[in-house]
Amino acid sequence: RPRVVTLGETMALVRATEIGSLRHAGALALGIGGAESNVAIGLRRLGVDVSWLGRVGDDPLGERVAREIRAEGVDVRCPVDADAPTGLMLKERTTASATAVLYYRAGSAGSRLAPEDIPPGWIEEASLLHVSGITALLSDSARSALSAAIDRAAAAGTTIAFDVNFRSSLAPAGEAGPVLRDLAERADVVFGNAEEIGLLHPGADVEDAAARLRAAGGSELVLKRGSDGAAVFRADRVVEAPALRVDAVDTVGAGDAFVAGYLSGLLEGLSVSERLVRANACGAMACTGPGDWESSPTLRDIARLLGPEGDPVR
Ligand code: ADP
Ligand code: KDG
Repeated sequence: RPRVVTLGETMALVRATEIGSLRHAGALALGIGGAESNVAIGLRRLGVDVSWLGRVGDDPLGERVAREIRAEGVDVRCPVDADAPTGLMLKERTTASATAVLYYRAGSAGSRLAPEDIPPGWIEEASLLHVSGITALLSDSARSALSAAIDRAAAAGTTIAFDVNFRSSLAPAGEAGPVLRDLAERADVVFGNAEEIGLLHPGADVEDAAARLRAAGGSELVLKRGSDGAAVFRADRVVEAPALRVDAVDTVGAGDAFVAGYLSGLLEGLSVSERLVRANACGAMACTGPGDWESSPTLRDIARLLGPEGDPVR
């Protein structure tokens, strides 16, 4: 069975359960979220064997992070950092279909990830390493851990997937761009939206940026287009697929579910267009609920979504 490894920061996630500003919110729900663990859970639901690594604090929220990801069937490696708390993220539903995220993560345990946290063999024995640009902007040690992980994967022949995942709260675009471009050039598959791809090569359009990525290291570029679906830029052609129509409640986490869908298809040997169909289905389903990963689908959920409409499931 293919094995995927991924690393990054996962935080506790507090969200208002009703629409409106946090200024007045009374009812809150507690969960967890992190781009890479969202992908890990998404992959696990699609039948892929997967391991997630991230530092947590020596506190109940750290225990919650580890427990929740483990409960999803993901192999969890989480060094406990006695000197820093687990990070926190607050989600506000500003309108029925809009979400705002606030981060409380400066100096968090997750941001203190270091190269020595990565166990020997962990990456070398995997078929695929998935990482994201978030880790590169958390701290110097997290960036070193990310870089070491990519080097080790490259040396071992492990496929490298990279989601640009730019977070403007972590670094200004001008500073992040070159760092993220360097990482993207070292990956085999790169995911990003138009804004993120523009950050890698300012001034270039997506097609041009894709060509430059290929020239630098042969990476395949997968463009996420929100409610317009997605596209893959290859040397000989562009493969596109439309989004599915859903009533979106919260699109945060859709990109992670999309990545899980695409990567599971890649590992199964599906064609690029088949991967995109699956990825779009995963992204669409992830929009239907308020959590970052809870609505990530199984293969059976996808078959239902893509199957004949209207028939009740009995
Ligand atoms: P990111 O949040 O990483 O920028 P997107 O918003 O582009 O990612 O969403 C990732 C994928 O999720 C899209 O490519 C699409 O497949 C799906 N998706 C996102 N928003 C919607 C939506 N409103 N309706 C249907 N599918 C969506
Ligand atoms: O992609 C969803 C993520 O935004 C979320 O789960 C938290 O890792 C996260 C981040 O830094 O935004």
